[in-house]
Amino acid sequence: MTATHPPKRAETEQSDIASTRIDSAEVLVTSPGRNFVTLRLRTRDGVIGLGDATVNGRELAVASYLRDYVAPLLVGRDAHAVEDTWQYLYRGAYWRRGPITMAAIAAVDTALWDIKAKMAGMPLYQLLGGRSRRGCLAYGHASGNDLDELLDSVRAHLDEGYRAIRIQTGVPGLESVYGVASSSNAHVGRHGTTSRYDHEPARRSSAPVEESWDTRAYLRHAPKVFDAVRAEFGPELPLLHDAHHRLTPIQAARLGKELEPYDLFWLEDVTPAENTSVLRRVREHTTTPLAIGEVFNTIWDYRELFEEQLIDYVRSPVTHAGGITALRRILDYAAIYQIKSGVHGPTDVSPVGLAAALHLGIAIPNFGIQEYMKHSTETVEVFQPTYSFVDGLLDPGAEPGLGISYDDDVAAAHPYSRAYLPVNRLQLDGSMHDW
Ligand code: GCO
Ligand code: MG
Repeated sequence: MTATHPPKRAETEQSDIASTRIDSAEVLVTSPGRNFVTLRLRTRDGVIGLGDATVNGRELAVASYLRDYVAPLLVGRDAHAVEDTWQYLYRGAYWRRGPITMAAIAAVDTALWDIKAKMAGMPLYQLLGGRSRRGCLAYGHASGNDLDELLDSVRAHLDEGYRAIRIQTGVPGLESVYGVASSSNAHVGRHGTTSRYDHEPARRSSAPVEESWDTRAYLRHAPKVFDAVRAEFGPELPLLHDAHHRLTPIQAARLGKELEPYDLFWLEDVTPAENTSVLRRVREHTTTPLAIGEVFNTIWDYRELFEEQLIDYVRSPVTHAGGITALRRILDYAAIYQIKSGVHGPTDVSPVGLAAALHLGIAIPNFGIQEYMKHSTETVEVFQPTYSFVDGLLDPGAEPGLGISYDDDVAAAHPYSRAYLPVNRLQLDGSMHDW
């Protein structure tokens, strides 16, 4: 009997494959104000796909993972085999999950979707089911060291067209708080203050900046801040807040309860990401909507949160959750429980990652809101995004693929330079604390 040899890969349309094979896989590292890692795939026919693999503060680890282990596997593969390539990289590595692995897989997956959409001659969202809404509601970041600065910052955002605003403030007694723009970073606009807290350049120093923290002072202050913001801007404006993993379950429950009169759109990351079952305790005590997931990597991280309906919004970005394929799967799963998207969109998610989120967001049935912090001029010059922000809504644009093109010359003028996120210590005694 003649032995049969099954095909090595799930390639069915053999005749088309030659031209759609991946010819090169390049890992691009640039620092136009902050560091970005981008994967660029090119097919034999010269179609280019881009994917974001930026892990803030640990960028070169993903660059190495991609360059040393993944890129050699991609050359020669069929660029159309998006799902098979995802499974090949995920299952094939044996080692599962984790931010570096999943950012690397995300970059490959995003680049393959970009290629497929360019080959189809369509903006990517058309391949994801087409347009479901006029635009993606965005939220901006208002912040201030004190109340006056904060209220000015909210006004500046309203002037820019934002229809939903995240509120972060300094806490009396603490020198600086992550998420609040320091005065030196403030750009003076019509209303006096800044619109971003992690103003570029990213913090470059030989070691992370050390911030200090006092939970009791924060918990006393936060309700007063929302009281003042509602008094000034009325009940309509959607307001969001990020507790940045700093609370215990019972502290989080108290905060959620005390913020109920101010009708938040969401309260984000109240507790650390690892032990999601503690959100049961929070949920028992408050109806303030909860969002979590910017540091999650896979669908498995969400399982109990979805099935027990412990959250209302999914914070994973395309970049850190394994790409468009994986985030789509997470959001379909979330939809069963009426849980919506609230995709992470800080400036350390590159324009490639943001564009991917917008194509997904415009198409899915359970879009909630999209975080938006404008990238710096230098970043925009490197990535040349074609998405737009008009009247508070983001739109992915009509270019085939993701609508991003990478300018090598501009990128080369901004070489990588190590930068760290800050760390957080208790003001009381200097213990390391979650942040
Ligand atoms: C947010 C986030 C960011 C992250 C940062 C880490 O809600 O936008 O919490 O500020 O801390 O993106 O890289
Ligand atoms: Mg956050």
